[in-house]
Amino acid sequence: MNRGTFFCIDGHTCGNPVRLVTSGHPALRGATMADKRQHFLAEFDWIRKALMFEPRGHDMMSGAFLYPPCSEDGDISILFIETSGCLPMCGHGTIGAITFALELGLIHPQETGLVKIDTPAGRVDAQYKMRQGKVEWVRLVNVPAFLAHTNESIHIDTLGELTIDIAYGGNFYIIVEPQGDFKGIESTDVDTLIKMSREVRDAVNATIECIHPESADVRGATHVLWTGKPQNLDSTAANAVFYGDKAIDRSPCGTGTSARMAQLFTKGHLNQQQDFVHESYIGSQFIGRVEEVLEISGKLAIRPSIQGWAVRTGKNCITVDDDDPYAFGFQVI
Ligand code: PYC
Repeated sequence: MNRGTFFCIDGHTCGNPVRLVTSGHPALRGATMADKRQHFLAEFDWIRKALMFEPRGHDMMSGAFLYPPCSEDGDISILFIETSGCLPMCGHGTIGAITFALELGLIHPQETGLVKIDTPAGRVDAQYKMRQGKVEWVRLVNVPAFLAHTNESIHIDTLGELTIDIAYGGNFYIIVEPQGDFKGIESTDVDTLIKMSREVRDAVNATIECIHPESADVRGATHVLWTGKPQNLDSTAANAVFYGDKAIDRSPCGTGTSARMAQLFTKGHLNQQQDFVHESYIGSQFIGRVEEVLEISGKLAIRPSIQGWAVRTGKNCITVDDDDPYAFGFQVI
């Protein structure tokens, strides 16, 4: 029996995959995208697994569904799907989804050059520049980002004692800077980063509580952001973000860059006038800026913006058949 057919636009944002699903949307209950995300997770998570995991997806796969706006002045809403679950917010996913949707005429923002998006993490505004039918860049003005924990000590088998910070940029990021035997991402291979990331994430979640002060369903440190020296002379900093069970982000990671800027700003290492050019493990770049300084439940926070580009690579019509033993996908971990 055919359980579902999903038309998708495939592409990437600065190297990391984006699968924009354009049909097969389940009807979701709830007044906000946070509510709809809960409904999707409770009843339709099989769709995420079928579209993200092997054999239809892969370890890095990430995607999005567009829904009508939840807010009065919004243009659209986004539900993010990924190998790791349904993220509250995904930066590279938003840049890709908005680029593909604008280029294909799937969305018609009220104001040219600005898409007002309702995400599970809150309102995100996407500014964009379009030329000859192509989107040249998208700049997201993200949800507030803040440093949640600083100078925490953890112990992992591979590296021993580590000092880490945890910052929120739409997801909670454990930030690891070079120290001891970790010499920076430029001297660490991907397999080692993945192995150490799993250890770091387990150690943090066993001892440190991360809960968003304004939305209790956003909890847990899910992503690990390793830092190091950039490859490009014009980059301010470099990072490699681990997510899911085996993924290292090929893009500079939008929510990770937001979290990193919040950490650096709070510690006095970044100012509001400065462009923060953030580089990924493969050398692709996002441009970050601190747009506003504010407070979240009494904590210093910033509203970061992230600018990047995305490219469509093709169309995909994916079927999920109950007779397929791998209908809901698998992961090789
Ligand atoms: O760009 O926010 C992001 C992201 C999260 C996980 C992978 N990319």
